[in-house]
Amino acid sequence: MTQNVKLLEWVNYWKEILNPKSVHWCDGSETENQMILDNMVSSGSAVKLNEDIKPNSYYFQTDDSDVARIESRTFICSNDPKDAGPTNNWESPKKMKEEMMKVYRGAMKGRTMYVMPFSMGPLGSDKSYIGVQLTDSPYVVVHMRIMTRLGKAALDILGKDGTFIPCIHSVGYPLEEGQKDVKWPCCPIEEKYICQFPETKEIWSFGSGYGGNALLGKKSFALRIASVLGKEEGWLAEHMLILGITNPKGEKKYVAAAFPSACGKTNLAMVIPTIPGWKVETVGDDIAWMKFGKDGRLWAVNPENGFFGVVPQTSMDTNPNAFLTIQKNTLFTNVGLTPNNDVWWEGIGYDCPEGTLDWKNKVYDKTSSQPCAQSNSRFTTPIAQCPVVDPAYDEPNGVPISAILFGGRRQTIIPLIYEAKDWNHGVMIGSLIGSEITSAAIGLKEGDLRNDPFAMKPFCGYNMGDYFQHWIDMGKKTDKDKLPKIFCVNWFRKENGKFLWPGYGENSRILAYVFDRCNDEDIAIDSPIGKIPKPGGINIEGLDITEKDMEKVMRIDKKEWEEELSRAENFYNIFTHLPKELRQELKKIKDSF
Ligand code: GTP
Ligand code: SPV
Ligand code: MN
Repeated sequence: MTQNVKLLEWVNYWKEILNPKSVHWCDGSETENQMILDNMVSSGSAVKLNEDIKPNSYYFQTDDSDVARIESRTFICSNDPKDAGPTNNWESPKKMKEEMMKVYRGAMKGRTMYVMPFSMGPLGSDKSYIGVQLTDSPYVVVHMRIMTRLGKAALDILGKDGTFIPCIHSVGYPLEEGQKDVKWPCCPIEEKYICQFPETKEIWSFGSGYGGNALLGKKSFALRIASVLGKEEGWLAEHMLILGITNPKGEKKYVAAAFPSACGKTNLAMVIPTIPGWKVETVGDDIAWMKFGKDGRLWAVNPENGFFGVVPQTSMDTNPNAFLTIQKNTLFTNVGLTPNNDVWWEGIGYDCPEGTLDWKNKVYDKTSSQPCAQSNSRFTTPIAQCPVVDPAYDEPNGVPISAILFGGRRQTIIPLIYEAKDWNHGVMIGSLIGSEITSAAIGLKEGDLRNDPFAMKPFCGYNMGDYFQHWIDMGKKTDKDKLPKIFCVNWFRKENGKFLWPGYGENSRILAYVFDRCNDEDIAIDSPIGKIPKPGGINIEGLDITEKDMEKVMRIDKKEWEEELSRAENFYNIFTHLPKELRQELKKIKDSF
């Protein structure tokens, strides 16, 4: 166990309130993991998959109300509502704590309370932070074990008087004496809470067992709380993948990319280049923590230790490296279950076997308009298993970032790629990312365009206007030529309902262009919105796409951009304080058309 008095006192305090039948300190060992999984299988809340097909892998089905993040029940609880800003739900910390104390009291009755010490970031890195999560969900324990560095090593780092981010989680389903448990205990949507307290750096979550609502190291800690730490300490916590890319000459660079939820980070992070001689390796697929190094460059670590990835459409065609990663030691949630205890989903690359159960545990009717796998069904798998994991993925210093990409899911207007003229222009581009809503969150209208600045709309732990200022300020901390170059990309432009760009592996062509631009190759020309590739600047050799199609996917239409810029203006108008640089940058673009 631990000698850390603060931790012991905190655990005891919450034990009194939550009233579990027992307390289990997680050591993170394989024995412990197996014991928890075995218990879940015997209680019927997990299915062990066919050992010959998916060794050491398990299958879970959630409740209907618990299939994704719930933004309407996610709160930033700062003393002053201004500190949550216009893009977050605010609640007073005092009021929220009073309200939640009522639901926490006795919430773990009849259950085990697990104490999970974990490190976000490589063990012992000066970029890493320790958290401790309490939970009554064994599902959460086995997931946190993959997604974070969980257990004894984290406790050792904490030592006698180290500090930690306290994370409290309960599914909110106490069991009375003799009461039988359900397969997926949780609360109805309006009784769920995902609360961040930025001033005291605490996380309180209640009523949900799924994904970002319950694996508190991920969005709550590594983004919402970490973004506040980053603001205070001068670094960046971002919703970004990190990849390494090597050109045919053997030169390597690292790229970070922010796309909103379910907009292609996992896919790009482990892309297999279709152009000969190039190689991509994966550092992370969802979150990047970035600090300036002594050399004045921006260095990034992936705080996570696994992938919690979107399942549908993952196949040997679209994302072979993800597909290979999830063949063993993987947890699957809300996909289909075949009669021989394998998993199936839409876009896996072969027909649904007869007798497959859908995510609601009903025999799947192939003629149904409903999918077999829930659209936000996920896999949870160790990063170390990825065939192209970067040798530096666990490197305490992280990797130096040469370029940052921003992107969203946009059917119209936004071209395949353009480049910011400088840092502040890049910050403006990030701040104006819009994206069509996906199924990664409950209760939003899928397909509607919304502002998702820096892909951080659901994840910024403070006022988004202050966050923009923080990005502007970061650009002043080093020499201009040491800052990453910034690009905007869009894989999702459509014509007559069809994607104009093939995407997936072919996105490597865009990465190669970015790489060459980082070496200042003369392959770009100016446009009103930024630098765009010269004709022939992007290698389209061997691709079934004509120069004419390229023109379409790169088109910058004045009328459409008037619309886009007025959308931008409207968005900026919701802020009471916005860095003046952003309006200046926006005006420059307006004037250049
Ligand atoms: P989160 O884990 O929610 O943060 O999502 P993510 O950004 O990692 O998205 P992911 O890579 O899982 O992709 C989400 C969906 O977009 C999947 O269904 C992919 O098949 C699809 N997708 C990814 N890349 C492309 C692309 O280049 N083109 C097209 N058309 N679809 C893509
Ligand atoms: C996202 O929604 O951006 C995710 C999935 O990465 S979750 O962990 O549920 O937030
Ligand atoms: Mn994400």
